[in-house]
Amino acid sequence: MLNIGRVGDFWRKPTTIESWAGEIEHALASPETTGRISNVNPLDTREFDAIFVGGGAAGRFGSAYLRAMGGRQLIVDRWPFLGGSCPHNACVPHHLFSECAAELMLARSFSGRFWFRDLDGVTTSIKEMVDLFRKGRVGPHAIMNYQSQQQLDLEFILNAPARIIDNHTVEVMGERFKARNLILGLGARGNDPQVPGINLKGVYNYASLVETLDHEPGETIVVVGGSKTAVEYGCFFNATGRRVIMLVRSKLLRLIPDEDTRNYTIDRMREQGIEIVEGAELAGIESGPDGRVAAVVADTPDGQRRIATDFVFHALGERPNSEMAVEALGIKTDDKGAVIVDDQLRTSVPNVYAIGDLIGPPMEMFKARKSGMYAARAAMGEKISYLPADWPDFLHTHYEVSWLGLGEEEAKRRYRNVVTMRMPPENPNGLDVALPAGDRVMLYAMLKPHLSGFQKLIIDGDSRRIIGAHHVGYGAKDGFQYLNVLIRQGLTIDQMGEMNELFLNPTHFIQLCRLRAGQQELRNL
Ligand code: FAD
Ligand code: KPC
Repeated sequence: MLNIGRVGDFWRKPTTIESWAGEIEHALASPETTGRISNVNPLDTREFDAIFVGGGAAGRFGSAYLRAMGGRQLIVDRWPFLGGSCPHNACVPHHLFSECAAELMLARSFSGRFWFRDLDGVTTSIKEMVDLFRKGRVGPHAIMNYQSQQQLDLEFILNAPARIIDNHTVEVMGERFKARNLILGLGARGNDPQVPGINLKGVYNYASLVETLDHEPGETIVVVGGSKTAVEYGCFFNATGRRVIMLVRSKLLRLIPDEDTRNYTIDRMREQGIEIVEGAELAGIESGPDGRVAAVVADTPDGQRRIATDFVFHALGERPNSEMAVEALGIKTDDKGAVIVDDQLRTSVPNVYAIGDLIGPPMEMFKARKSGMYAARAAMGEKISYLPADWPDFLHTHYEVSWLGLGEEEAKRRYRNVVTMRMPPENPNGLDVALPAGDRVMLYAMLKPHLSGFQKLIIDGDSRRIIGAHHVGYGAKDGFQYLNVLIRQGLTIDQMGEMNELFLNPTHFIQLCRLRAGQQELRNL
């Protein structure tokens, strides 16, 4: 490890990405002996415009914006790196595991053919992938610190929990720091079900999985939950060759707004062998003689069910980390613990703003970063208004599922003349046609066409405006970010037909629009 200072003073130290990696590794292994990592300008006598309590995506982006505006900020974070939970236990591991799920589905679909090895009966390691992530995550952590320090000129104190004293003051390891404003970005944590056995060894949520997995899970895995995280991890576990049983309280993947898209997604999950039990309530988790989980008990529509397993993964949403703000400031929260803010991101306490997961859904990176940016502007005296609305969304199964705007059902409730264009086309023989074809689905299109994805564009036939887009496959989510903006600006089928596709594009929407744009009375395709 390169020594770049103990308890220390990193201000103007010539750090590198590598030296930060060493520092972070040391601190994660031994937080106490590392002490606080301080990058505070001793020569700047200006008052801080804002202290960001929590340096996750929300706090880091807010800080960068405030600094770019010429203000003075300080971030305090208990972890030894900036960037928060996304690179540590949330988005980044989820993307690694979802990539494994996609790769393994491909490998299993063509097992023993071409260059694919025979995976019949082969189970691949979950622990190996978790260990791989735990080692690899230090890379993004180090870049976040390097970029924040050397390129963004941020001031921060890391590896140091903050204690809020009042609406201008934060205490960090005995030292008090004052600012004109506090901006709270304390994040959220897994909402763990309160059932007997929840703390047994072998029972994990997304965070404890990457921190504490110490054994290779056996052949049956129980996943509790039915939304993004549960599905993403469930599909990964399934792709490793294990039996996965998903216990879903209500309806699986309710958040996918288009029924055809949702059905295609769920049908493919079932086809990969995932057992889905809807209407199931987790009743308890039983321990074996070794103190590890031995079985899960659930109340299901078919009666009580006991499932023998040594590995349980639960994902029932997240709870904002608002306790400290409530205790110290009496800040107002809703019944789910989210700090209540107005459209200027002001809390119920003067000079205190809140951002990111702490203010509740949507708990997504775009909102964390944007709310940080808007709060910075507010703290610097600008009149802002930020309410997340009309965002594109995605999740992973073994596929990437992306959507924006309205699903067909809601579109038909709101518009009298809804036109859809879909791929594969409606076909009396089902999905067995070799389209869609595109990036990463070509082998499926040639040999197992029903696996090559599903896409649907929804148009208001009267105004010719595009009002929804839905995609199951790979590589669409990048385009959906931009498409969403165009749609909000009123993009029509005619304008879409004028675009230039990068054929074979993962989204077939441009060419489908061009095929139909000549029609005065639009018809389905
Ligand atoms: P965090 O990043 O959690 O930051 C909060 C910070 O506060 C942390 O760094 C923490 O150390 C610090 N802190 C807490 N208490 C204290 C204290 N007392 N003193 C000092 N510091 C403190 N979103 C996407 O857009 N795409 C994805 O693919 C995606 N995948 C996800 C996968 C999973 C499994 C999960 C759970 C979430 C995922 N999300 C994803 C959501 C995304 O991770 C969050 O919305 C985002 O990280 C929230 O950022 P934040 O800054 O609000 O909170
Ligand atoms: C993958 C990666 O960019 C690191 S996670 C992002 C953390 S932050 O830039 O603070 O939103």
